[in-house]
Amino acid sequence: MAPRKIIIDTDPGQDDAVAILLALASPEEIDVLGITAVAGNVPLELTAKNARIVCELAGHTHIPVYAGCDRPLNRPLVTAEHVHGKTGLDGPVLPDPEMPLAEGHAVDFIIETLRAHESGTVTLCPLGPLTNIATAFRKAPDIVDRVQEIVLMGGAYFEVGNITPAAEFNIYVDPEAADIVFKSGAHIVVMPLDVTHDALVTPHRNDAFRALDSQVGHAVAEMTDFFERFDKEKYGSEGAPLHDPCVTAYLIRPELFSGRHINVEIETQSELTLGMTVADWWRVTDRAPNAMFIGDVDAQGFFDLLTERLARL
Ligand SMILES: [Ca+2]
Repeated sequence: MAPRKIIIDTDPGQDDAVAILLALASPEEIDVLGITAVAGNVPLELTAKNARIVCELAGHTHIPVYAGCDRPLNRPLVTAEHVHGKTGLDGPVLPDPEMPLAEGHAVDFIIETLRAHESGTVTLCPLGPLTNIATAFRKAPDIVDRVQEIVLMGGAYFEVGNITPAAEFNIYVDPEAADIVFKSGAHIVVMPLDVTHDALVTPHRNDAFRALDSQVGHAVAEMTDFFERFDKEKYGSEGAPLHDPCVTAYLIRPELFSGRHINVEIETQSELTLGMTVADWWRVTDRAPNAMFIGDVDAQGFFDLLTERLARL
């Protein structure tokens, strides 16, 4: 089978970095057409820089990296330096990128790419707030039907929230954008906190990254060491969840994941529950299903895949 063509829309972020590395290490299954940066974990200037740092770390300097929207559709930007550090990629010491940003706006790249490829052959992989994707859908509604699938990290149902008691960070930062995407009619697969909180980097798993004894292995171990401090304190868990790599792992080994095709709506009004993903997991409404909401992952299978693929870089 030909590799799946994807655009990674991202706000690196250490876990974004690992998701990108996994994709770049898996050319049999994944063809990365480009990377689009969005403001999220840290401001756009840093996410656009970090995306290039990650491409250079992987030795894939030919991947075009575009800068996108620098703020949510209707709101001021909320960032997460408290988790990811001041740079967004705190942990390893990595050189500033030499590769330039690609010319043009990320939103136009998304639109032009979907129009240029045969309909139904390009998958969007959002790993941050959905601002770029929603802006592209608003600007060019014709592209929605051309999307093969949107596989995104965001939201939560059983795990509820990580930035507020009710909301997951990516959806909370730009709930209006998320609302546009979830109502778009595109095929959506969601990796919520319910599944990513099972993808924990235990000390044993992080040792496996370090034992690769490569630049990538050490960098990933050091990134994980960094944000693990925050998560261990917050959740009392034995390691940090690797949220975003669930998206790229799904493209390679979908059988590691299971979920339900259900209705998911985004709360955009309430001050108390803004950005909540109201997921009809128990199918108690007759609202039409609009997303495959993942609930389970074979965590060891996921980490085995990740370690095996990172070893290639
Ligand atoms: Ca992210």
